[in-house]
Amino acid sequence: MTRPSGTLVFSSAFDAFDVWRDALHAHLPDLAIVDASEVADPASIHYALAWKPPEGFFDKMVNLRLIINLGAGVDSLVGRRDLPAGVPITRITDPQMARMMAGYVLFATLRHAREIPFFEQAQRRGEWAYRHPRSPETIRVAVLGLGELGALAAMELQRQGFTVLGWSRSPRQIDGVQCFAGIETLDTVLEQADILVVMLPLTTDTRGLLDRERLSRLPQGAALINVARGALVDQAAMTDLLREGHIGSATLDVFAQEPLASTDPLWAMENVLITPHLASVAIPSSSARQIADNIVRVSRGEAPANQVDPSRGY
Ligand code: OXD
Repeated sequence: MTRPSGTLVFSSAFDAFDVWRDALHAHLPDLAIVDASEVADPASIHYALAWKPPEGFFDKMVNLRLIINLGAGVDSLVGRRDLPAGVPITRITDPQMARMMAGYVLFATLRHAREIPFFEQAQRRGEWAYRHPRSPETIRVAVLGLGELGALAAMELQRQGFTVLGWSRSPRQIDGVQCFAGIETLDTVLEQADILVVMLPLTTDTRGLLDRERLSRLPQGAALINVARGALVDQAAMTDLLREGHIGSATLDVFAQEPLASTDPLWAMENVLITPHLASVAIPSSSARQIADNIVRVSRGEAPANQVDPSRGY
């Protein structure tokens, strides 16, 4: 195998540089791997592994050959003004990342399906508040977005016995999941969703997709789980509907503005569970190989795998 040399720069405020450097070095021993804070000359950089790098990060990286998005969603990358023209962008598609996401979705779905918030509140009151559990097949869970992450989550939910509906832009087939495609079918899916799981990419087509009107189509008391992007949902409308109880409860990992402002009413709502955008993360031990393979390809003049189409937004 070719052993690419050159320099890779790492930039992420959320991931540990040392762990990524060591994982990548195991596959790319001749590559210099530096943290963004150590870069004196941007022209010396050939590869960038980055998650939400600061504005202007790519300026002057005139020898850049590949940008690797350190995550699944590329929305924060594709719209940047400092992206060097013609440099391919790839994203990580890691089965372990998908598994971690499916685990979070399963946890959140079971939490709503088994009415755990109700029991937590009863416990605080010191009350033995029996509610008979519902059998999972009587609960319809709709997953919006059937990419790698959404499809695995839908399969896990189906394995747990839920009645699973899936919705995507283009037709998909998943065993045991009732799949719908196209915007004209979205309302039908929403109207049936006892639990709605949002797993769509954020693109110009999907921004604000779940507006007040669409959210109001959910059955009274439905639960909402958003593990994708906050901007897919009209947050003010969602907050109102949660307050009124039309949306019965929500598990929210993502928000239109992150971190969520400390004054945001969502923090204080009894029917909302907030986690700070960590439903799934890129895992160095399992992702390093595909990153290395792509660097090898690019160093040989070949196209990388998992390339992102900036015009499509994913
Ligand atoms: C991702 C994320 O897109 O963490 O990977 O949100």
